[in-house]
Amino acid sequence: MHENSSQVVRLEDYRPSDFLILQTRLTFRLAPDGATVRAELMFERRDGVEADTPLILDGDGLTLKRVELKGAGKMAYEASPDQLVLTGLPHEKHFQMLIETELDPDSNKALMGLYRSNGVYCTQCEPEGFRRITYFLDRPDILSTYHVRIEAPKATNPLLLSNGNRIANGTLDNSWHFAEWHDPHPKPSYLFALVAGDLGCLRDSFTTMSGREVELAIHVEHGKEKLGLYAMDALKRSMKWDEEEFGREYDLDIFNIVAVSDFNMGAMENKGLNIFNDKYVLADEATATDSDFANIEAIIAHEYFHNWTGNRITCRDWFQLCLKEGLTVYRDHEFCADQRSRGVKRISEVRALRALQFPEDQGPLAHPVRPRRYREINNFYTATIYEKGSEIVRMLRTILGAETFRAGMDLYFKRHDGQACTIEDFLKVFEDVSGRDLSQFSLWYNQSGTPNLALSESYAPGTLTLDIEQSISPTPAENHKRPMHIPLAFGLIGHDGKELDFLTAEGAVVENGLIHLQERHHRISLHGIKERPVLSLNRGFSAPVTLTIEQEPQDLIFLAGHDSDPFARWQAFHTLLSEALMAAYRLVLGGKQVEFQQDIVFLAGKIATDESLEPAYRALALTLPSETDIARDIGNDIDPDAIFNARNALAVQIAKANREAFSQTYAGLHDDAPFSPDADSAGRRALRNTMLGYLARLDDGLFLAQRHTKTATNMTDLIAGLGTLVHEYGATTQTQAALDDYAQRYATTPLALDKWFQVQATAPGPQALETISVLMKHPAFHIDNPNRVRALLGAFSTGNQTGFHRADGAAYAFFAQALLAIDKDNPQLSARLATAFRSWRALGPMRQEKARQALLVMVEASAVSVDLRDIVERTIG
Ligand code: 0A1
Ligand code: ZN
Repeated sequence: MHENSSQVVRLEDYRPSDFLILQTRLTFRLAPDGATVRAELMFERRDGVEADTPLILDGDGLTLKRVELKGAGKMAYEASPDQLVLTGLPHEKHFQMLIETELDPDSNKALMGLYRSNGVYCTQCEPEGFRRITYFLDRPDILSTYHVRIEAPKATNPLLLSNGNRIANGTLDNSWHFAEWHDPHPKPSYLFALVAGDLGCLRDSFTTMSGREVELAIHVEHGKEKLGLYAMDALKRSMKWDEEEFGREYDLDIFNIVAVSDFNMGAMENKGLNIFNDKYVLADEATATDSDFANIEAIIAHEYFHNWTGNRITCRDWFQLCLKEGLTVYRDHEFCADQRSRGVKRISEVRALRALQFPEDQGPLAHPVRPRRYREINNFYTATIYEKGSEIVRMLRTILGAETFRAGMDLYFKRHDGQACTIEDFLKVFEDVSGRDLSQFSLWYNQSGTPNLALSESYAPGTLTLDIEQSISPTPAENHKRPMHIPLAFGLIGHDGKELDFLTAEGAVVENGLIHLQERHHRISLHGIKERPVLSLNRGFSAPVTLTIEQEPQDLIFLAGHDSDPFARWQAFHTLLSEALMAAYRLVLGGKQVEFQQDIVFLAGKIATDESLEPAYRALALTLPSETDIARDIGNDIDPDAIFNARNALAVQIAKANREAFSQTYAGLHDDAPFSPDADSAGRRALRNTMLGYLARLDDGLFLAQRHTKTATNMTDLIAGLGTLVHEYGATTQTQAALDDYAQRYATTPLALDKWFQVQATAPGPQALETISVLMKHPAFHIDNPNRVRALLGAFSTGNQTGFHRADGAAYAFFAQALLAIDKDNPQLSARLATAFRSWRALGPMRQEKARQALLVMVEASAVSVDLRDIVERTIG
């Protein structure tokens, strides 16, 4: 994709377009040997724009067949694949133009624009894919109504879909047929969509709060209709939730979802026609894990919620991406929290934020939630914009309170419906409803890096004093950081586990369990406390920050057993585990025997058997910090092999010490009830599989893992068993037999086969590289299928620390070559995979050097896409 154009786009250069496109009429002819697109566009020259101003339309690799003014007028034009420049235009305010382009969807492997996936025509236009279909003002502040006519051979394309409502259909000569769609809501081009092909359909309906009947349809491969049932259920729950929680009603007669098997991302919120990676639609107990079900629920909701936060109110420019993404992630998080266990959901969100966003903020790819420049916008669909963007909305609600936040959202929808907006517009509604000045708060959007809070506490009878210092380490192009407004939720816990009150506070605004940190340094005194409290901090993870605080191990153990806030309780135990793991890492590096404190090890057993805690919570608590979590805690000069050994030692010690408790818990969780994907059942499976993970490390572990795999009646248990076999007992005949069984059983189920690749790609150790290179030659490995590539190469590079970072650097070199091969067809995919190198500077010097060489191989390669080059160059720094 646009290999040579490598310009930097800057926020400060934004200016409105000279022309608007009021109406867009598109006619697609989808012939077996290629497609033609006829675009009839109604332009408006903005007031004050000179009549001789040229009109410059965006294109990307287009072949122009015809361009003319409608009516009698004349003009001149200059066309290249990437631009159409029109001059000598009519002097009238409005004029119409006809543009015809020719496309070859079958050869489009970048999966942007119009392409074919498994014989189905589909489109992906966000962020700049529409310009691969026709010349256009392809920017989100150009809002147009769309009328779309699709013509195609009927036998191979019985289904013809586009945005909006269907207004006509009929037959044509030569066994072709057509359908016409009209979308009355003006929208930016990135929300355009078309689907044509032969698919099965699952239908349902929804009655909105004002009593309108909406037709719901999920289109999937023939024979897979039933696998869409869970997604349909999630859709109806989402529609209801948005009405109840945000007062938002659906606004068309039909809502279509299409599942395709080749897709670069999770899904896309095209108006009235969401297109999904089929991984996030298709599910049943035999092929999907509980986390697949949870992802489906979240992504179905996310795309649906975009109808208001993204589509009705869209972004002025791509710098404002978090306006729709951060807000919509916040909405899908809240939805899932309401559908499941709020505490467990919050812990999972924080784990994901730390695993995906913190490394971004702490590495060479750091950028503000609203960036100020980009070279390739495709590379900004990041955890920072999505997840940290969501955290900002959550903080806003925490600061303003639920009611004022809702009033602000209501005003946002009322004031900005039908507009393309900025972060300033968003913050202004909250300023208006609350009377607060949010200018310091807006730094969260503009300043990159994760703030750290260094805390120390002291207690004199009656008074707790806290010294809190906030700081952010320098990030690329940002050395000087200003103090932010950080809402820090806290609690004081007495020796009996009950909350303690204080009477007065000085040194900061302290209200409703929140400390408002607004200065670089605060000394806060809380007076009138009855006894020395144990401090519970950043409850509910009220702010996306890191904490540096010396807390006594006994206090952490106390919090791990008593904190009423589920997140803080989980965090206390994880702080203990992290500290133990870091100490063990140092011992491993020094070649010493590793020992862990007995109280932590036994606390694990207590948690496993504590019936007052939800099983899902217990599973999360007993999941040790991942190898990358530990690496982040260590910070630099990292040796992934030593981390692996330290973590393994802790797991073995916990397993040995709690054999009885874990075995009983494991056995007690087995049931013969019919499968249900609900949160409680999933939590029980999660705890049972966590127990398996420990017990499999003991002497009869192989037998247990084998039995678990053989007797599994759902994919969650099966993949847990298979994963344990492959990761703990890789080189055994039993493991090979289980892998062969699985491959045979799922030979024709791509999504399940992805898991087979993934399980093997994540088997720890240096030999993983050989496995990867063998699997890349497997007949079922397809380099042009993003799901398969992610299952093998993505899982290897991000989920296999000892394999990917093997000391001789061979995996880096291999990976770089694989990325270059992928890059030829799909730059978005290669660029995303390349982010696996983002923490390379935290490695020990030998590995750093090897990683640098691999990065250099990529920048120096002859034809590298802008996408991949952008990531690699920023990563090298
Ligand atoms: N807006 C979508 C994400 C998305 C972005 C780019 C894509 O291009 C391949 C696809 C999807 C969302 O937030 O779900
Ligand atoms: Zn989104």
